[in-house]
Amino acid sequence: MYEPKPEHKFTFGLWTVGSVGRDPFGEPVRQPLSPVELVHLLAEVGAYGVNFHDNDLVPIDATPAERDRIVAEFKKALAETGLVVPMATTNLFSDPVFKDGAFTSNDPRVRAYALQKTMRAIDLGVELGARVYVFWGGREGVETDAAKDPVEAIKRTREAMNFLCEYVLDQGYDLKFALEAKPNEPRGDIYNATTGHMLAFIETLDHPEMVGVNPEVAHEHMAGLNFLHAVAQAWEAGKLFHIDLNDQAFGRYDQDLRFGSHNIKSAFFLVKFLEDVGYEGSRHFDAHAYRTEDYEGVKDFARGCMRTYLILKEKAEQWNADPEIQALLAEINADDGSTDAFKGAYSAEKAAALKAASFDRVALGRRGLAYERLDQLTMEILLGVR
Ligand code: GCO
Ligand code: MN
Ligand code: MN
Repeated sequence: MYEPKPEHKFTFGLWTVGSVGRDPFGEPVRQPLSPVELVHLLAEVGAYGVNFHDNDLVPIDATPAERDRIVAEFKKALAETGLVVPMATTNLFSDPVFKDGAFTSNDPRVRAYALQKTMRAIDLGVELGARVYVFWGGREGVETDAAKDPVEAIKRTREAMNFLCEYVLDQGYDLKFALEAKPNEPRGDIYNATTGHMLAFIETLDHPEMVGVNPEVAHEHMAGLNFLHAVAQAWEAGKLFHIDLNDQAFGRYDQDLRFGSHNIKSAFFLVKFLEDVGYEGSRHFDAHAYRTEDYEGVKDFARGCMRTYLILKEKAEQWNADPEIQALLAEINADDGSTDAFKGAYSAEKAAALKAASFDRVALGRRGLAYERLDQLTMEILLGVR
């Protein structure tokens, strides 16, 4: 029971289980593991895939010969373990050159370098099998709006995305882009702050069909938003190309907690949604083990993310099959057919008939909707007493 299998598509970034527990106040608490060691750790806990930033794998100052050696060793580890690389991304935030952003930097040389670095990182990701390429613009923002024109920032981001889409087409790569929003941290404010902003931005690109989103639980919660609603909007628009699962208390710093460890109810509705609609992409855990842990604790963390997902998946099946819940849903969604004549597309006749119709507003307003009972039944499933 609750054993992760390849069909569950559970993936982790090298930077997640590889996190050494550095934070703004403290030094690393774990010795770094090599990418090869991390692949073996992920295989041991039962993950399906591993994702990476270019520099998680190849150091930013590696020579071409070093790069080739590292990539060969990594490929060998993948072959030995059967792990795949469904997604790759670029580190456009750690190096001081990106302190004022990459694609939105005010310095055209930094913008050009960011494009060069991303093209090389795309080549690396594709070489290892990635089909989704994530863009998280951690430094694409400001501390003061005196520094940068926000309209210019949008235009620069668009120019970069259009350039990179053309690059991918030009190479004949089978690759889609997934844009990941975050409202702040590490910048005071980051542009395109939420998944909703990203969805609107994508429609302004030259190749919107190549570009979707990578929503992350913590990022929408940091903005005080309902994550499920962001995911649902992306899904409905055909734009849910990837997802970053973790957990986050509202109103806190970026916590990257183990999936489902904090907001169990929202995690439940999220898993239920992904399973009900048949989302087929990676379930990527973008989270960290507590800073208190050694590598045994890191494995506990990774196993916990997957196990909680699978437990919630089972709870969702239970919810869908529960006769009392289904009866309540049927009642909630009942349709007495009295409005059939007004449904569907507009016509002048329908509009006239609807304007002439009479409704018992008071009776409609008095009707109890039984959502309390429905929610309590949901809670009892989650609490394991039903
Ligand atoms: C964060 C982000 C990152 C990105 C990663 C992949 O808050 O730091 O979530 O972990 O997901 O850079 O693009
Ligand atoms: Mn994050
Ligand atoms: Mn993320």
